[in-house]
Amino acid sequence: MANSDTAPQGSVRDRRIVAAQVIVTCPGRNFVTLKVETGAGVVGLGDATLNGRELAVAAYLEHHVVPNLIGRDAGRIEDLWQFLYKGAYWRRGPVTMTAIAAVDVALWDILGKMAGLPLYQLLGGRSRDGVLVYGHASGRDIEEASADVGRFISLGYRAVRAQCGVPGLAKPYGVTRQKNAYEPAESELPLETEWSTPPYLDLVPRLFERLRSDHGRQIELLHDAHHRLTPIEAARLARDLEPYRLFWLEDATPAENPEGFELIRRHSVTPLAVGEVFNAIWDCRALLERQLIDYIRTTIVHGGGITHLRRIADLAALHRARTGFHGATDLSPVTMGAALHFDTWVPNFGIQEYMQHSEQTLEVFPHDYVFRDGHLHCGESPGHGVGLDEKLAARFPYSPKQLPVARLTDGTMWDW
Ligand code: KDG
Ligand code: MG
Repeated sequence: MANSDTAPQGSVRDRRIVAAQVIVTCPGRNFVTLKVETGAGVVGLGDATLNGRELAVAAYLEHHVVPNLIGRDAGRIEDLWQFLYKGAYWRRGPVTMTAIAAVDVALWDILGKMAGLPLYQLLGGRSRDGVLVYGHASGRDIEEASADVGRFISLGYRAVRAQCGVPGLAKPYGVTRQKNAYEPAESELPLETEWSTPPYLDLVPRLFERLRSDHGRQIELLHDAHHRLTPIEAARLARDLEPYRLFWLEDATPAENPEGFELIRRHSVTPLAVGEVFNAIWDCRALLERQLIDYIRTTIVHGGGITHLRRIADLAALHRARTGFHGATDLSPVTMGAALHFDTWVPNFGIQEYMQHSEQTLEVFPHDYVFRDGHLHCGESPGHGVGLDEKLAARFPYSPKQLPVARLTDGTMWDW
């Protein structure tokens, strides 16, 4: 039944899925990619990378999803989404939703290639010329962080996230000692890092005071608190940052408890962004419906793909919240390509995170998106425009890496 509307086997319009393969590669960091192929030989790619838990998604796909795909009509994107979501009985969760996203994006890629159209066109066409992105600046102290923000401005960025070393803390979130972007998953077992809130709360307003004084009021500035604060601490930080007009304060407090955000809202008008660890519309619902956030960060790879993200974006639009997709380097260029098409179309677009992939990663994933004047531009090739050089990928075998953990200075486990 599911295949009744496909063309004869082997014909150029044969949409039956004849093969699906999970490819794990580590060109500098681990990525999981799903490759789906139709009877007509059309290939679609989906990203299935879940940082530090890559093989859980790879196994879920290999054992529980791929056998269900073979023989089905690749054109039934919605029905396959519902099949994988409702049919699993065990709904939601990062592993399941990342696996569903990989299938969904691969099928949209196939649809684009069959139609000869770029993905944004299938979604409803262009709503903007380019996608405003923010880069990641950091420094061991305020001086260095400000210089790094200046470097991004000179590269043409119009929005920059700024993170800074905290006195007395060896490895604070978001600060790199190397020239390359910050990569938190750096060891086979989690690195134990130390956290202390008082010096952080003292430092961050001084960082942004300096950034405004050095770089003026035009540049958009963002900051990620990375779930470290209690609601009242987050409220205080959001209030202290008001004079510096942040574009957003991200993950000010863990979002499992939406009431925490009511407390922040009561005290501050600093815009709030949340959602990179969400994976379903149900995670986003209370925060959006209660008008507690301004930007939703849930993105394609961890949020069930394009099919589900459209629903999340529509829900956000009802409450005048905008998208601000997660775009760290642990999401592969396949996600970046798909996200840029989505961003180009979605009416309530806000901003896109752009933490540049390494040269090695970009060689393994040839892509047609380009950075120009502070914006990323998706290409015009059919589908999402990102490929995979399988021969090159095979030269970089999986290398186990986990994200760090954080403890307070007395040893108490804290949110990382
Ligand atoms: O895998 C974890 C990273 O994606 C995360 O730490 C990055 O918070 C992040 C961000 O805003 O990019
Ligand atoms: Mg973040």
